[in-house]
Amino acid sequence: MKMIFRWYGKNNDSVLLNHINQIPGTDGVAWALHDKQPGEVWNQPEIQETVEGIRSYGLHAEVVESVNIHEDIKLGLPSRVEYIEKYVQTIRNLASAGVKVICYNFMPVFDWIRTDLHKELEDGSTALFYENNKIQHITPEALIKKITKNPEFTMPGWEPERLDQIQTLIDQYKNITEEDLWEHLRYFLEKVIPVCEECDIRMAIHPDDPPWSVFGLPRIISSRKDLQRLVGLVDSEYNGLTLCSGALGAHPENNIPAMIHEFKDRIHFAHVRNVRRYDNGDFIETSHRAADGSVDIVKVIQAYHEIGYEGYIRPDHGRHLWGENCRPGYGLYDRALGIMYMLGIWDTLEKGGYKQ
Ligand code: CS2
Ligand code: MN
Repeated sequence: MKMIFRWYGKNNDSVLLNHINQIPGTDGVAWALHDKQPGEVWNQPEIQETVEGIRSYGLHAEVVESVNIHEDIKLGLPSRVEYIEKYVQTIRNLASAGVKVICYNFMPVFDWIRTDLHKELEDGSTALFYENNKIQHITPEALIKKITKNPEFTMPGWEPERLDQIQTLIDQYKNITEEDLWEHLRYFLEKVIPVCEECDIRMAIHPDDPPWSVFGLPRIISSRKDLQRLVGLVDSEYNGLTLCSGALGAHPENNIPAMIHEFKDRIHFAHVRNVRRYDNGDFIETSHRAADGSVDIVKVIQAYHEIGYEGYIRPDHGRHLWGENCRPGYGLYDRALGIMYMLGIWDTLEKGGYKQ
């Protein structure tokens, strides 16, 4: 496996490249041009500038997370043709800078959602928390108000400049069924995967987080059955997955080690993190350690070892530790600890396991 770390760029991250290259066994970053809006072409000079900046620290820039998909593509509007052309141009530009994997998602309107970004755990650290009951009862309008009052409550898709469009976007999905969304995803992949084959760049879809519908919006990448359907949409290894143990792990029926075995040829990017699930549907993000959450991370890493995983892997969200001031979920310390945990398991397995 090739260990990497997510980095939000020099203007958007409290974590520095020089911090990342001090984490043992970590050779690259998952990066993006975070100032780009979905639908905008990423041009070669700006890509090159960022890639060179990353490389100057001895790190590689082979994974992009994410090139976000314009809402018109997900909605299947006629303008999708133009937006797909732009996406294809971005793929070509990234390929010429040596990028190998593009992570993306197909969640309508917004990405992951939580009710508390700094919920205190017993030890005083804080973490991202999802309270099922609150989400069931809050309207997007009320959430927008909450975010407007507390601008530090930042979640992807709910950025201040986008808040006034959210309700309209949600309304646009009123008549879009899950089947429609599947068709729109197929249409997109049929256009994009042949280009990926030509440029040798792998697409890796990120599952829905949480893996169920929120605010009545369709979500289609949530379960084993969904992953089976996804890989069948376009039968090419370039049509692959970002297997996120945290996003999928919020649902008790998702067996992550079994998925790793089943989809081993299509996993191009592994996200590893733990969540503690509660019976009422709530969940909180915990340390990576198996004993701290509901997902057995030892078994997850063991499954990757069993399939001889050679793809990219990164720790996913972490807790906020030791007074760290960082992007919610993306501090340095807990994710670095996660890497050491994963590498500890991996190295032990490499040496033939722990002999009693
Ligand atoms: C998230 C996502 O779980 C995660 O990795 O932080 O925002 C993820 O980057 C996107 O869904 C990928 O498109
Ligand atoms: Mn993830």
